[in-house]
Amino acid sequence: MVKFGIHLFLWTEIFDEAAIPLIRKAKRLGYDGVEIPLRRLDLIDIEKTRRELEGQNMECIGSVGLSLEHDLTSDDEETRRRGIEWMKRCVRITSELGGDLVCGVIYTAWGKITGRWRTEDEWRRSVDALKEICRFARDYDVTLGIEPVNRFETYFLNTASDAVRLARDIGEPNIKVHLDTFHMNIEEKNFYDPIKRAGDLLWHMHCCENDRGIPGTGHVNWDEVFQALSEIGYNRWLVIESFTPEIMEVAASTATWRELAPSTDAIAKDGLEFIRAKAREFLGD
Ligand code: LER
Ligand code: MN
Repeated sequence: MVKFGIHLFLWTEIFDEAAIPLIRKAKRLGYDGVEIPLRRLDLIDIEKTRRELEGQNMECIGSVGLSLEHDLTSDDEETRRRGIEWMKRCVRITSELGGDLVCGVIYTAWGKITGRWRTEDEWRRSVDALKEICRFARDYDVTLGIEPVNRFETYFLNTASDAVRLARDIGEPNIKVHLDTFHMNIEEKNFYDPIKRAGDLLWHMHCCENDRGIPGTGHVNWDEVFQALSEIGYNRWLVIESFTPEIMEVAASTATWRELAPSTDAIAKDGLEFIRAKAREFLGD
């Protein structure tokens, strides 16, 4: 059975105490879990959050977009070390919250653009760092998901093929691939082939419309997405991820300057209805 999740970036930038009620809200809207932004780790109240997740019978996923000070591809060893330690904290916190997946832009700094293509050295640094993080994460039963994002958000990794290549180079059993239909719409030739190519490595899905508005209202080819998911036997998370101009730092990272739907709740509610219907049609869930 697939599970349905909502990325909390829809309503908040950081997951502090004030954000805990969003778990209840997502539950009320019909979700099985929330994707938690791992940004200000010092503000996450682990005990209270875990209690609320358990009380609401909700699960969580840890979401990372590495900053420049934690860039695993940096030529500065201290920066890479900081990044590795940060990722280890993300793994530990996610596990303490009852989650088993940390995913997103975990391989370089989110938003870093160099004006050139990645180098072999950068690739190797990312591989070495993630190897160490994966080995650490195994003790916590946590899996890491590599999310390729579009060329305006990273120069380093834009396609499913490259995410599979990075995962194979890391070569640890708990490194997997995470795809997002918003980015696929920009970088892939279609929606079917990349999902099939990721195959057994596909561990997480962000189901987003081409403009990050309500899923089902744009031109993402959802039948292709779900046909491929059905053929690979996908049975993990389907998470809706969208942003609004009010959540300012994330809006700046994703260039979200206009409202994409009548309300954030409409994205969560109508989007879930649409994704659920597709899952029922193609996956029998
Ligand atoms: C950002 O565009 C995105 O898709 C996030 O999942 C990155 O962490
Ligand atoms: Mn995403």
